[in-house]
Amino acid sequence: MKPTIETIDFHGIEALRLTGPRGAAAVISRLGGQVLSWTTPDGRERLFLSDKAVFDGSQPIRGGVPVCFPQFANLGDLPKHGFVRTRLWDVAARRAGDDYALVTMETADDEATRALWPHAFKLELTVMVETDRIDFELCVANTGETDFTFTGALHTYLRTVQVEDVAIEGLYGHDYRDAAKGNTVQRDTGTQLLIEAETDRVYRQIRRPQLVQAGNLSTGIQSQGFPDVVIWNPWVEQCAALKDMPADGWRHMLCIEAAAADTAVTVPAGEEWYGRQTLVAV
Ligand code: TA6
Repeated sequence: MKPTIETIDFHGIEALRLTGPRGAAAVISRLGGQVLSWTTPDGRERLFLSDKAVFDGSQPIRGGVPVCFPQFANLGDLPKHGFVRTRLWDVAARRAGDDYALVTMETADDEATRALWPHAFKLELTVMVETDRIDFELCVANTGETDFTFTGALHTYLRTVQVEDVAIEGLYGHDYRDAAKGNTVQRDTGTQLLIEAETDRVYRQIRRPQLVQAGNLSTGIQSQGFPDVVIWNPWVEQCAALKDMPADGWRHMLCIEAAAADTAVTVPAGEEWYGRQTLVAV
């Protein structure tokens, strides 16, 4: 079957379903320009989407791949993780070839964004589905006449059968800021990171891909352009405090985020910046 792209209704919101080669598929919502599902040809869902996610735009959708911009987390005075997660993005391009399906979503500044952040910008998120991989490319264009600086992320929620069984490789030797432990900075000295408690770490200046060993949901992850990789799992108590998460949601998710968190990005007037994250089912 040839790859296709169709407009669908997903929990009451307009979305696109990309069907790639051999039945690989993804769903991207206009709300937040957010990928909400990625299934590989083996029929397995690879992304976590909370059963209690809210789709009415009153808050960001919990799961998938939220786009955080122009602020990561609470690293500034803007709403947490910026303001594009609850915006309605437009479809800028859709294309299917023999071995891929691709969609570009876009959003730009308007009066509401300028009231919060006084800059002219255009964001484009391009999502490409191939047989066993999905690529997310974020283009940040400075369409104004003064330079701006942002932080942000592709806040990817991987689905796990049991997060306690997951081992993450590729972080050895990198410094991380531990947001779950008073923002202390430490160096990772283990060959594998296991998730055994609340984990909220900003790994800085990442130079290697990560391998998430998770049985038949194992994933290779490569980012480009984004300097940092964030690893987040809320564990039991923090999860219970999130109204849009089921009680056992922490067990079935692991965020591995391509981020510009501890190093902000400056985009000169009239220029563009690109950041990418690629997930490969292994
Ligand atoms: O990226 C990790 C993080 O900043 C965590 O501290 C955690 O709070 C998470 O993002 C989720 O944020 P959200 O605004 O979606 O609840």
